[in-house]
Amino acid sequence: MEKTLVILKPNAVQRELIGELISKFERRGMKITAMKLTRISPETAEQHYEEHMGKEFYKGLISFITSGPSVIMILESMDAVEIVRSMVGATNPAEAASGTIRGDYATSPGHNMIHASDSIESAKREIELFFRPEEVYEYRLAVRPWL
Ligand code: IDP
Ligand code: MG
Repeated sequence: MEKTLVILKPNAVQRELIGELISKFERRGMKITAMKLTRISPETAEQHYEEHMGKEFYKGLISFITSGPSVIMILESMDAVEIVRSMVGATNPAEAASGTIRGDYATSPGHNMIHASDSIESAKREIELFFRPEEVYEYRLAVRPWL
């Protein structure tokens, strides 16, 4: 089964929306195999966003993502990467469709609420960056045959 990494960014925690957002993934039928509340360190943030180093929004991005606790989780389902990206919506909330998380909860690209891995390769890299193997749980959901 495919896995993807999601970060509910510090503004999702501050706006008290993490429960609502986690519910959307549960309702969709995604299994949470790891989850934690943590303040991302500058070193980890720089590794996570290394592809954006040098861009004009990079400094602000690192300072925002490290500004307070985030919720980080691994979600698992068939086609998890594609499904979660479609639930998250476009990077710029102004272009995100209503019904997507960014389209429903955000207005600015810098505070777009949520991160989701953009490919299976990114998901693997990001999962290894944020979780040790013993923090990831393999278990069966009783509803699995109905999804
Ligand atoms: P993604 O999160 O949709 O994959 P990326 O292009 O990978 O988008 O950018 C990473 C993050 O950097 C975005 O989620 C957003 O918070 C921030 N970002 C991207 N482009 C801009 C911008 O033009 N202005 C401000 N922040 C941006
Ligand atoms: Mg990205």
